[in-house]
Amino acid sequence: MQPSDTPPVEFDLTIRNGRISNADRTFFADIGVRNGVIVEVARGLPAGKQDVDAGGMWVLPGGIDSHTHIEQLSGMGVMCADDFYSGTVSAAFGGTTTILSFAAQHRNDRIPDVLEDYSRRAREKAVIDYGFHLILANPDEQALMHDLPAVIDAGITSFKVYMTYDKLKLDDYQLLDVLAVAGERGAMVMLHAENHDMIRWVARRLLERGHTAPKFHAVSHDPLAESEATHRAIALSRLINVPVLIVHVAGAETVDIIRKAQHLGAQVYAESCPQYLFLEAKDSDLPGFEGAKFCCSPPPGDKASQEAVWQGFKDGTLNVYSSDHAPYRFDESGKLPKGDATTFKEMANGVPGIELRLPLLFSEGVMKGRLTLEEFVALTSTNHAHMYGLAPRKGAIAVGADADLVLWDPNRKTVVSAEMLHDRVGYTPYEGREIQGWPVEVYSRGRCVIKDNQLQVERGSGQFIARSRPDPVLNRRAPAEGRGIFSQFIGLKSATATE
Ligand code: DUC
Ligand code: ZN
Ligand code: ZN
Repeated sequence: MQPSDTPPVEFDLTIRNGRISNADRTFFADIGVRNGVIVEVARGLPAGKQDVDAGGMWVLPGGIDSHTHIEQLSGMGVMCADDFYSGTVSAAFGGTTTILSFAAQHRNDRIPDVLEDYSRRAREKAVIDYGFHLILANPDEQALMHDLPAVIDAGITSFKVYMTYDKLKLDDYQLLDVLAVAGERGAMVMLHAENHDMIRWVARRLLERGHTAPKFHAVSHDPLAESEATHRAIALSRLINVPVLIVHVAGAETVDIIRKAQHLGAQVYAESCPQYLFLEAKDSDLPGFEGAKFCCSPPPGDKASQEAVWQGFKDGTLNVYSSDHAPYRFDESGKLPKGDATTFKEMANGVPGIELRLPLLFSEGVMKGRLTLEEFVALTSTNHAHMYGLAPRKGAIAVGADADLVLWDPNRKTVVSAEMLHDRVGYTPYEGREIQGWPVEVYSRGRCVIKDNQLQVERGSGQFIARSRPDPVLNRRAPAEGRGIFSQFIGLKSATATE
């Protein structure tokens, strides 16, 4: 065929004139999309069937929120306020196009049943793409030998385990068992690192003395509980040379411990969240039960811990910024199970943040010059994709990637209120904050999901994403010389990309 006879390339969608940022650079180009996938990134592309002028907008990869609690029964037996519909709608309005949520095993549950149950509910309701992390509460032989390998093969390549909470806590021996399977089969282990007995010991004494108000939640979680458990988790990971990811890092000493371990060559990764940048423990010191709206675990600290978290994001100690959206209503279904008699120990732990995660960091980080736009993209999307086996499909604006794209208006000013949000929590700990910059148009696999402040897609139109092995697990380094001599005698294996 002569060049002149070549039919023009047909795009389903062209986004033109945008200022595009990936984690490594910012440039001007048009984006051509076919069948939900980016097929060209270049200037002067022909119009698509749908043609969008992104002039004046900043075009970024869709946000990936790798820590969300949706339609989940907590360890304390409390159901989240958001289901897979409201949770994903709220995520999309905030510029997120993929969530990783938890499928939570409780100790007597069969793991295949847990996954089947969460999968069915998400399939019926989600409006954006999703995957699961398995919360593992009972690493018995059936789980270690059979269920975890099957789960990983099914594309659920990460587990969350807890070092605290009576009904979830694993001991160090059990943590090593889980890490060993993750290292052999190729999964990322996410750790909730807090010292259970330190918290329990202090909490009991506070309650005995009548200190029951929400503000005592933070008092009972001394920052040492987090830093001690983090240090221990890293030691377990180093012992058998399996990467770990410490979730929801709050304290300055914890950031420091992670940084030092990384300098020693430890394969430790870490996450923090909006509540540790924008809230403080003293926010929960309010009359009555109002303070419960600010309570999560670990609790936010003070100005110094906020600074440490900013610094951790800036220097690469902290790799992913997630919401840890844990939506509990301000009533007996959530925060106040015993009404006015609820003590800080009985409140559901967690704060909402799925919709404001990106706007808050965009405004306070990018607009105020604390982060570059490329760093923002890395922390909110690209690093999640690599950490959890979603790359190269998600996390970048590149040929071959899903067309998960967000058009940001960097000038839009918004005053946050609970009414403007789309979750079912009914309050936000960020009420009244002024934000500059907003995700005004959102595309998921080329489908327009949000436009003109309206949802454009049907419930159930999101897809389950079977994830590959996380990059840090596949690419893990050999142990330092002299470390782990025992492993040659007990035959620890490593996951490979071909499994
Ligand atoms: N851990 C979480 O990850 N989220 C909410 C509460 C908790 O303990
Ligand atoms: Zn946790
Ligand atoms: Zn969480």
